[in-house]
Amino acid sequence: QTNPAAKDEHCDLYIESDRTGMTVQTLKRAFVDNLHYIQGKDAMFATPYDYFMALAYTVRDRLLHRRIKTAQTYFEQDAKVVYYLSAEFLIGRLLLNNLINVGLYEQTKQAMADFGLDLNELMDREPEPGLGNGGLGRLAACFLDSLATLEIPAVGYGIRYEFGIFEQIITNGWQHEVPDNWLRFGNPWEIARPDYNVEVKFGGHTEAYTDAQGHYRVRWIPSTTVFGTPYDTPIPGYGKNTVNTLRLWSARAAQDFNLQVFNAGDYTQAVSEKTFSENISKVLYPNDNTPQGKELRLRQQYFFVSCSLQDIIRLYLRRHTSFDAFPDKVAIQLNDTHPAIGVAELMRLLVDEYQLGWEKAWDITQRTFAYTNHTLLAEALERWSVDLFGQLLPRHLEIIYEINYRFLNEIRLRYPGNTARLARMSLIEESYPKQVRMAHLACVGSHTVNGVAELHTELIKEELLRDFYEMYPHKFQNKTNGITPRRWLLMSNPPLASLITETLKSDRWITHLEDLRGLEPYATDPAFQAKWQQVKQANKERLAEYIWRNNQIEVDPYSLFDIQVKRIHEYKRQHLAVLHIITLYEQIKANPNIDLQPRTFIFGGKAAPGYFMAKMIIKLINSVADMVNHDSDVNGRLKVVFLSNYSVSLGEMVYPAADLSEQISTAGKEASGTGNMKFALNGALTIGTLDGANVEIRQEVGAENFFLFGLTAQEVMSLKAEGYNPHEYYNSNPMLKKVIDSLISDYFNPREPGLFEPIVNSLLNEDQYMLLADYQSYVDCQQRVAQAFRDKSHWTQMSILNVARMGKFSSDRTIAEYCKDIWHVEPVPVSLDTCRPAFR
Ligand code: GPQ
Repeated sequence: QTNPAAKDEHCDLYIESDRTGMTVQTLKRAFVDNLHYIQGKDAMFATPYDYFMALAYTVRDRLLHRRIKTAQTYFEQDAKVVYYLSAEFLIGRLLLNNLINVGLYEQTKQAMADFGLDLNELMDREPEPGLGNGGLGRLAACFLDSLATLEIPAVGYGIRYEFGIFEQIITNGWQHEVPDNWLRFGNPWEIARPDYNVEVKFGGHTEAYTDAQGHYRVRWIPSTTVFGTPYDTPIPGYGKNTVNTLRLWSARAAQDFNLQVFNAGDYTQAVSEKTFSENISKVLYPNDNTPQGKELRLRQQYFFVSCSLQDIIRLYLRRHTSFDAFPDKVAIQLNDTHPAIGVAELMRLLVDEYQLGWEKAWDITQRTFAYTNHTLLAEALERWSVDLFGQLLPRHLEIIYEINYRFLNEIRLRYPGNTARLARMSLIEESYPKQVRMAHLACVGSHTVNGVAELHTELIKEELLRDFYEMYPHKFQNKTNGITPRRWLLMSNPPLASLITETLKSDRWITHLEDLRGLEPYATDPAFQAKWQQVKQANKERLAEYIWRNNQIEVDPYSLFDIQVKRIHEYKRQHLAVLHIITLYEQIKANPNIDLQPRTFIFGGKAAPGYFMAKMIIKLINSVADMVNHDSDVNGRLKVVFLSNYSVSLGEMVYPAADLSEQISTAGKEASGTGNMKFALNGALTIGTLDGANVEIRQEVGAENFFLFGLTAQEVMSLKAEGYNPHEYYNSNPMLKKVIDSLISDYFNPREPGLFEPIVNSLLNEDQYMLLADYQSYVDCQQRVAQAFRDKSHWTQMSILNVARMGKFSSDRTIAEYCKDIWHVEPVPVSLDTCRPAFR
């Protein structure tokens, strides 16, 4: 507003100077304006939701001003752009995030207060966009925040699901799923861009023909087409002018009605065809670490990938007349194999639509894509039946066969006569039915393949994709995950953030998380420890109130808050924590006067609706909770709480309140974990196995500040190879036997005999995830935790040192590494003072 150029009415800043001011005064004016002319309400009729919307629009205007400047800058500089393709973006609520990142928080709080409104209450009205399942989707969201904060040109591409992850309600201890109609009241952050609609084809067949130059070509005659409409959400960087875009595609029928059917008089048939194509973006598949081989899921994947690639090419061709520079201007990251069909789609677009030769197109494709693997669970690798694939995407199947033909020839040259290797590496699994292996497609079509923690990357190289590593060692890299310190400390734990800033006499840590090291000298300072404890205590009290309101369970805020929040999965072993709870309970029952550290065990997480065992684990937690919470022998020393509907917003309250973070997956099964980082950054100590990023967290914070237990990944593999027998552990460990027997005897479920038989059978007969092998080590370790918690000062010292040494786990560090080692992109700073013509 002070820019002299803004006085020139032909300069775009002229508009802005009157529109998007950052002072309390201008915010108030804009807020009332939006309340009147967008919501159509005044104070007489406005609801809290109207106030939320009016405020969101006020913030959005300020973001859009920066978004336009950002887009102008990228275009003018013909900057290389990162395109992050992900079927999931778990972005969380945006109001507070946007206020903080764009530097509007204090003024806005004041402006609202001047109107007698409480900003916190307005923030609570925002529905959470649950467009993801868990860690993979949340990682994508942390990456968007870091990309914008590092001033990297980037677009997130995904699906605008009309229904996000289901809402979880617990009745009688069981999970029930309720649809999440998050767009019901509208979404103030997004902007529809029907002018950038793209067409996506499905089904039909292909035809060969000879073009005017006499070249052999193929055309695809689809049986149906749909449109994708992009919806843009602005993504501001923290303390920067950069505002990037999250572009989510919504499916629209190509025609509202099929005219032929309509004219034949079948009106409802005509309408239902429209509904059918629009179903593509209707609902998020609620599976985590287990693909569901459903046709609609493949449609979703191809839909958003085709829309995105067409959009990327459109943008590229605004500045280029050939594809020669494509890999120098475009970096596409595949977030797991969900978008891996992109490899075949880019080939199709280049070869069929833009008439490039195969070799040229393949070179461009390989230099453009990179692939991130997020799981070591073999059963979680995506495979599509060749039949289904060929029916839905006949041209892509041909292209994949051609890629495979050339790839297998390459293998034959390198490893003559090795047919076993050919079969192992082929893009097609010769099973019944035959399957397309999406991880192999992603691997072959990318210049780089990365794992998400050091151990995970080693296991990819040595186990999961060993053959590929042997052939292309240069492709493999590690990029240890990170989390954004803006959402996971600054926003979610304001008292701790303030204490840190005050102590370091600087808030530079918000973008340079390694600065937290400056806390180390205070770790043993009694005055600082007291402040640290006060912050934790206040956060625990806030969570205790929430638990009282939502679960009607009274918990002691001075007890040890022992928390496990994450998707429910057998490999994550929530039921191992239950075995420990039952162990303590048995100890109390055997000796009610036992001196025992009071604990509150808190669980939260959703089970995939079709995952029977995961749902049983939820029921088990709640059954044990019912018994333990009401047993007079326990006398309140143990409480067990299952928080329903775990989400980003709930996480924001839970992490700051934890004393102990449970990261107890079977070693070698959790690719990285990111909840482990959120807990530690908020001062919880970790009890964990040497799995995923736990290994590196322990390395950073020091072994003496981490509670380690359990088999290593190597030990898990050798024990499996030797022939693991869970019965041996059951028979030789009296306490373990007692605990399992309490389940067999229906102690926790007297009115539903036999209920937990499936859990017991799975543990005693197979125990795929080796709970029994790790049981004693875990219980012993928990004993050390209880001991340590009694020494308040030493515990606090460990807590401070954990936070001080978490710098590595900022997603800013992760993204800086992707930029340097994979994408080869540089920051492009954005100025708000550059005047450009306001009108053409
Ligand atoms: N992850 Cl394959 C998911 O959240 N969903 C998935 O479908 C797959 C992986 C997680 C993984 O389990 C965690 O260990 C990682 O920390 C996270 O991805 C991000 O990399």
